[in-house]
Amino acid sequence: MNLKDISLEIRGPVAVVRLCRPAKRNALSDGLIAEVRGVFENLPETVRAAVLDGEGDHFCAGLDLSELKDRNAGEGLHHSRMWHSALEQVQYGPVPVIAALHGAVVGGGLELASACHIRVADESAFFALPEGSRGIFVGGGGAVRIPRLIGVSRMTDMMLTGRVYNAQDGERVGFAEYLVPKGQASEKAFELALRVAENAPLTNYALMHALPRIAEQPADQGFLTEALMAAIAQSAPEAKDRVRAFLEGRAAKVAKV
Ligand code: 1HE
Repeated sequence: MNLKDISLEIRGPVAVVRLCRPAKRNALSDGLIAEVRGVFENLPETVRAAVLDGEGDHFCAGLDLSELKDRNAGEGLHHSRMWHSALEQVQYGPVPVIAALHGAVVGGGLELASACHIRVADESAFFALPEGSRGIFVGGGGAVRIPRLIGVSRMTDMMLTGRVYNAQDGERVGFAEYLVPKGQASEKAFELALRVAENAPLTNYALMHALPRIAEQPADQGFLTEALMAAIAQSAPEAKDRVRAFLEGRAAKVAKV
């Protein structure tokens, strides 16, 4: 795939995917959204985890507002669905994705970050949903994914009042799982990606594809799906090897922190 606004670097088992439109604060044009989808659809089979970050001072300024033309309702529907399919490819693609966040993580940029599996924010990060002030609504899956991170009430507040969360408060409410000093988000995300890449592929598959769906199921169905996924994962030869290694004292114990 010919990439114009994304750089893709394969570093061992990790793909580093970088939004590269810094002059426009990595605003997500239709072309860039298509590239996001294409990159995650076509990752080499050797890749086991990915890092998603942004070039320049900001992770992403959201939807490219210069493309927000007079769409009729049908065109608006299809535009939003195009975002959905691209961000689904991030969430339900081949490998776990760790977002490295700095500067603006706003609007569609926050929707993109919320489709990732782990988020690392540095101290410069800030989170907002300016859609509320621009007279529009989220359209990239944010109405589904963001309340799962921070709750419906906090998202409603952000959109009604234009509230901006700084990095510390963003981590506290659930926008990020890790908070690191300014400039260190990509490095930390890469370190985590290397760790994630060491897991048995079926474990990562279960966490990406089964866990979020189990969380949406009624409890009795969730218990059954969990049991099926557990049975499949533990039947893999790799799981047997790993358990045997622990029992024979060859694998690391869980270390107290
Ligand atoms: C843009 C965009 C954009 C910057 N679309 N061009 N998102 C927003 O409402 C956020 C709008 N952006 C901002 O609030 C600020 O640009 C930032 C806080 C992100 C960065 O500020 P700063 O001072 O570093 O940059 P800047 O001078 O504002 O912007 C630099 C250039 O990027 C400038 O263009 P230039 O040609 O004058 O140099 C800006 O116009 C351009 N730029 N952000 C287009 N978003 C699926 S639905 C999702 C709905 C949404 O995401 S709505 C929220 C949109």
